[in-house]
Amino acid sequence: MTLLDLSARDREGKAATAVRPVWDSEPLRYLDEHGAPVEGGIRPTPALLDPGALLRGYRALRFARAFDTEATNLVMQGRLAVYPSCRGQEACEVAAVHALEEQDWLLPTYRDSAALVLRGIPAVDALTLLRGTWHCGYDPKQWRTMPQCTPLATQGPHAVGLGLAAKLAGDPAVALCFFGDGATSEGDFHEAANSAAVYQAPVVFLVQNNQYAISVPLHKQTHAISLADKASGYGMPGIRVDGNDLIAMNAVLAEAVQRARTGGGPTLIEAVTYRVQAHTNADDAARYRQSAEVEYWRRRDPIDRLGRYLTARGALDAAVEAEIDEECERYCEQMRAQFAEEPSYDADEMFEHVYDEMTPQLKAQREMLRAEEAAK
Ligand SMILES: Cc1ncc(C[n+]2csc(CCOP(=O)(O)OP(=O)(O)O)c2C)c(N)n1
Ligand SMILES: [Mg+2]
Repeated sequence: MTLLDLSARDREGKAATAVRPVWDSEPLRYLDEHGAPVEGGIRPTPALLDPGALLRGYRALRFARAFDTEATNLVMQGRLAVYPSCRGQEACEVAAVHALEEQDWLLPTYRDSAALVLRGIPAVDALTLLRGTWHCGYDPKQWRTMPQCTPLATQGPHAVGLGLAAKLAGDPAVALCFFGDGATSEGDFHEAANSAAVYQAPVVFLVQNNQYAISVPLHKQTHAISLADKASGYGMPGIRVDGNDLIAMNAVLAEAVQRARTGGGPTLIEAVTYRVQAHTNADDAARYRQSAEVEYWRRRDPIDRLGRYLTARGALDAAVEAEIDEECERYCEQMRAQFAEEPSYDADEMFEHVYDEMTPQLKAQREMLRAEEAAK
């Protein structure tokens, strides 16, 4: 039985109202909130349950959390201009990167900096955009990772283009595209989903439903119960999965990537998760949500859940935790040292690559900036 069969069975058991079908079932998962396998949960392949592989996944989660915490600190120290935290969403970041091979494309949003460092991009290069020193600090072709996208959903059509180009060239690459829940209201999301299905492009759409688009909760974003349900309108599989369960995320992504790679076309995955921090450091989340809600989700923390599971299986103990602590601390120390150095950049360059010929407005803005710099 594949994951899809399970998802379909789940739907059949649900009642419908007169207004709309209600699919209020729990997302697919392997672990319950305490880190124990759930009854009737998904059944990953033995390879996905290998303790060694899961411990590597756990290390990656801990690393992503440490990176995210350090980046948040760097904003407070004025070393980064802005930072959208992925705290609580690390299982999505780790599973996405682990599902890909070197030749595959990753299309991240501003919230997915952890995925960039998990792919191997040095932190100082991954955070260039958010430091505000340049548009992108790494070579997208070298890392097969597009620049982080701030305009919502515009990376969707790019993912389809990359996937389709690979398919036409006979290259077995897959494109994995991140979206937020709010981005599913954008035209680009729908155009990407439709064209990916029509052309059977090797694309995986991974929506991190973290319940909010800044201050807009999901129920004000969409009247649909499930974002994964949208997939059927385009003729592709849609899967709703617990985004705080690394084992379930790995299983669902492995299947979607395999389908894309072997000519089976795109998949839409809705990972149900939660943005534990504010939208960015410029946002005050206490103005639009209750602390009890945050607490509810903290109790479903992806790291704690996998940690408890691995501890119960004898694969994790205090000595391994201490080793991971030390590795993370060494990485963060390096980050602090790199960001303590003043970045060197030529602000003039920012105006140079927008148009072939600079517009009069851009020229005026450049002069304004030069005058401000000279007056310092
Ligand atoms: C096309 C576009 N419209 C509006 C914005 C402003 N904006 C930035 S982030 C954001 C919320 C996005 O929420 P979601 O897609 O759920 O992603 P999350 O931030 O929760 O990861 C909005 C509206 C934007 N960046 N791009
Ligand atoms: Mg969101």
